[in-house]
Amino acid sequence: MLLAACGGSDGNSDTPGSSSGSTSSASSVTAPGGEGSTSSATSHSSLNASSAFSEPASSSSSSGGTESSLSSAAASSATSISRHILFDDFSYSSSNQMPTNGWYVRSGGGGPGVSGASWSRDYVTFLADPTDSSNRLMRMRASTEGSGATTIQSQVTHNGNYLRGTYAARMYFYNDPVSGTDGDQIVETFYTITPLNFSMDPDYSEIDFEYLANGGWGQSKPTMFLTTWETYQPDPWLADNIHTPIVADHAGWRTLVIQVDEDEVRYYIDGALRATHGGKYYPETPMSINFNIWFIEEGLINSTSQRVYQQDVDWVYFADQDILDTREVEAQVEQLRQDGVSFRSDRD
Ligand SMILES: [Ca+2]
Repeated sequence: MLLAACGGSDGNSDTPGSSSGSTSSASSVTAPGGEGSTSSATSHSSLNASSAFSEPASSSSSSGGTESSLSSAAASSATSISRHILFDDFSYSSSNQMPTNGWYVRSGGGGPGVSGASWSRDYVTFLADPTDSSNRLMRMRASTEGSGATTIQSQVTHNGNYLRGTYAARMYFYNDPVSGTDGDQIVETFYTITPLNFSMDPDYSEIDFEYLANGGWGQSKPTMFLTTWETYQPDPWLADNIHTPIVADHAGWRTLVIQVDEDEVRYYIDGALRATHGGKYYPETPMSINFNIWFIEEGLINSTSQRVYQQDVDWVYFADQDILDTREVEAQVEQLRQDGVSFRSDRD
């Protein structure tokens, strides 16, 4: 596997993933409105879906659970930090500083998203957290005027050989564009991925949180897709994955956790288990950690006026081999902040 090409690979191929292709595939399995499908039927494209659906926990955007659990963790004695971690509080002032810490900020063209679109490093920026002046956030944007040439998306990748363990991020999802007319099918993501070494490579791996704020892939309402991949064929598109669509508004701050345990992958949103995927979908190969924001090509509204969408990321965390719950992850993040750590990687 070409680790060095990993971040780039997202650029020079049609990465599914957060991906170009979930499109046609995912639409073949849709959950009844408001419910996740429990069907295990496998279609021609080998897609199936399973989920135990329940409403996401109420937003922790204000003084909700996230903050209080952080506070209680901080009030107790020092939390021990997992031995091998990646932690980034995204305290940068410019994306130019990110490569020093192992991040690839994507430029150039390629999928997923609108054909002919480009990826801009200028669309990855940093700002003070409006609710905490001691904190900073990473902001990622995507804009379009309805054509490939006018579409700009953004992506960041950390190539660190990540496999078994706990992945987490605190993200702010937006349902509406920050400017322009609403309605485009926008994909806001946190995901892990390997390069596809050849079509239908069984050792391909990918795990996705993909929030479709304006629906898409067969959903008409805001939907979070939780997807674990066995593999895919780029052309003609053929996806082999298992995905759980959670049809619900996820706008606001969300703490996302993926546990890649011995033989299954578990997805948590704000501490609640939302999906468990295993079997052949379990990842075989070390992956990169990524965030991106992009438009579904068939999901653009009919307009040539500019629309701008964004997502914010507070921090990202990975613990190698350790299986942690959301509260434990938050406690470690709080401890790292108390220790003055804005970035740590002992994975390399
Ligand atoms: Ca931060």
